Amino acid sequence: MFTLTDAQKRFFDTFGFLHLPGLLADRIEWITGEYEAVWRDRGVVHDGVRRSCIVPFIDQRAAFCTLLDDPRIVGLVSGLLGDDFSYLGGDGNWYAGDTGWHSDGFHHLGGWLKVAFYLDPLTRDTGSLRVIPGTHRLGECEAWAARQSRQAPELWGIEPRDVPAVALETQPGDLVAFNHNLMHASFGGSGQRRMFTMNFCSRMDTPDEVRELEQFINAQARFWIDQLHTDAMRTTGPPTRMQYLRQVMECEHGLAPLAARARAELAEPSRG
Ligand SMILES: O=C(O)CCC(=O)C(=O)O
Repeated sequence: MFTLTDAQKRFFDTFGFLHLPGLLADRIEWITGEYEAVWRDRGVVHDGVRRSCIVPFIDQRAAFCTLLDDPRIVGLVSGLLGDDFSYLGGDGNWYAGDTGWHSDGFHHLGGWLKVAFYLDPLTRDTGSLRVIPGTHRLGECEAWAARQSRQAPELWGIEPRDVPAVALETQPGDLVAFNHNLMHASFGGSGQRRMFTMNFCSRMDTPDEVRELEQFINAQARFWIDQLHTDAMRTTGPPTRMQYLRQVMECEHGLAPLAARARAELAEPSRG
């Protein structure tokens, strides 16, 4: 089993991200093949102009689902969230252009983690992920203007791409893990930038924590999905996989009706 060092855990806690160079380099050909196969299976042709997005992503193919069983993924996530973490699905993306500054969440309760796989070599100015270290710490930083970096021109007279940040330059096979509350963006990527994610949260115990999880699940209705994991994810794994799916399955009763409403109101599933 892969394990994080205590220093890596402290770094993640303090700065909100970890870059793990080459952690899955030995599986990158297989991972890229599965990524391509999902788009092919779904008949999606990316136009290079608008972001294309499929949710959930690895869940679309039984073989790809086995990433959730990989000891390196399990070791990484349990090191940051505890052994009883939940898998929350994730998106597959074919990006086109920049992604503005944002955080994926605004969580005061529980631990929330994204693991991102970038499938092309990326540098600071060709679309690598940039992060503003420490902005995930809402208790200390909620009012810090760095969380408003989208408004960089009005606030500081600079372009969003010039906001001071760490660029996580990656090679295929690297993993980037970050807290959902962390401010992040990317600039200068091509119209063909390939990336997918896996999302996770810690075990939610109190009623308030469970409500936080339900809110996350219900927000996924915009992708027109009735459950967070596919049946393939639920039925094709080793028995150990179910422990990472169970709490979501117990909390997703509200999703199908919301997805029905989204299908009626939105022209297409959300692209992000
Ligand atoms: O790579 C990017 O352009 C941004 C990724 C991102 O915003 C996300 O996964 O939440």
